[in-house]
Amino acid sequence: MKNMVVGLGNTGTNVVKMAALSSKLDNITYYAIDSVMTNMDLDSINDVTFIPIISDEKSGSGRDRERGKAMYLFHEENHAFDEMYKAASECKTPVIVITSAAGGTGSGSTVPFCDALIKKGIDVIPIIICPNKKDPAAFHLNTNDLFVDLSEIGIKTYAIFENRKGDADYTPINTEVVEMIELLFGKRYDATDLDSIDDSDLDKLLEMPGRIMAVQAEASSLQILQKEITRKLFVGSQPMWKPEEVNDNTLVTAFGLKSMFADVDFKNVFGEIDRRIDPEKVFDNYRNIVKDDNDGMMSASVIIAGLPRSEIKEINGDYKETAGLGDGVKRGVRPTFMKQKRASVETVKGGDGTSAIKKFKWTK
Ligand SMILES: Nc1nc2c(ncn2[C@@H]2O[C@H](COP(=O)(O)OP(=O)(O)OP(=O)(O)O)[C@@H](O)[C@H]2O)c(=O)[nH]1
Ligand SMILES: [Mg+2]
Repeated sequence: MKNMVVGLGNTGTNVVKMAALSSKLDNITYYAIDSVMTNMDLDSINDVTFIPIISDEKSGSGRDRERGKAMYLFHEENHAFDEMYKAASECKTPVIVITSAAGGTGSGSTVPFCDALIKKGIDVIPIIICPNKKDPAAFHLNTNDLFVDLSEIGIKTYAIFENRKGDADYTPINTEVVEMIELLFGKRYDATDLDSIDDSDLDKLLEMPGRIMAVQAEASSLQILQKEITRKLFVGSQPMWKPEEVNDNTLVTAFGLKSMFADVDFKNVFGEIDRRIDPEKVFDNYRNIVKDDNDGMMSASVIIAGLPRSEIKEINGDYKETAGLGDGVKRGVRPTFMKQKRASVETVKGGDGTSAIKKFKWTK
């Protein structure tokens, strides 16, 4: 059975295209949905099914979530996603969906996409790429609204990345998202006669409500590997958690190490990370230990599930607990000068009065 990854909007499409190039992720069903055509890519057209949701004479959404959602729903009604939904019902779950929180197309489509899957009983985990705290307000309004919407439709497990301020090179962060997908699908765990992490262990991890973090690092020395995996977990592109936010939440963790002396190195590589996680809070800890010379390279990975949501900009009221993605977030109020448009569907009759073409309209 194949796993499935769906990218929505520009960011989601870029990550899916990159994932399709990973040799660890070559037996995966990929879909990419966006409101521009230019994002389709000849190099990945054999591996990725691109579905454009351009609905009228304009491409894109202008960072407008309502428009993104309306375009998605219009195409859904016209059966553009029937095949994708069928593939989702036949794949190995969870389905992973990737979107930016700051745009309109991805953040608008993600909600009806996840809703459709949830209603079909298919597990779905969104990986949400958030704007930087210093990005403009419009980016953050979309983010907050996306969190509220996803929480309302019942999303419990999710992952969050945060773009860096002013960065236009998204390669490093997109690479980390691809690495997360490899980890969550178990594609980085080799068979071992020591401790191992199998599909059912991963299932337990991915069923934990809350935020999930996953990082991996490679190095040729133990010291560098220890520093790199610790750095990626605590100061990398996935937001850090504060111990006080974890409160009484239960965590589930998974640590993987592949190196020549993996059994004896294990304690050292993850020592720093271990020290910062209260063992009382950990319900279970899976380990994958592979003794392999690995051409002199050592690789380490960490997955932590059940974490509190990361901080968001403009929190109204006291935020103390981690229960839901939308907890403590109010819907963003948009300035009145941004007149809201709405989608309507018009039916155009053909000359003989029989054929009816449904037309998407975006009007004030
Ligand atoms: N990490 C990452 N961030 C991206 C990428 N492309 C764009 N972004 C950031 O995400 C923000 C908006 O997300 P997009 O994915 O471009 O938006 P969209 O979903 O296509 O929605 P539109 O507003 O309709 O274009 C941008 O302002 C960028 O800061 C990417 O490939 N990777
Ligand atoms: Mg776009």
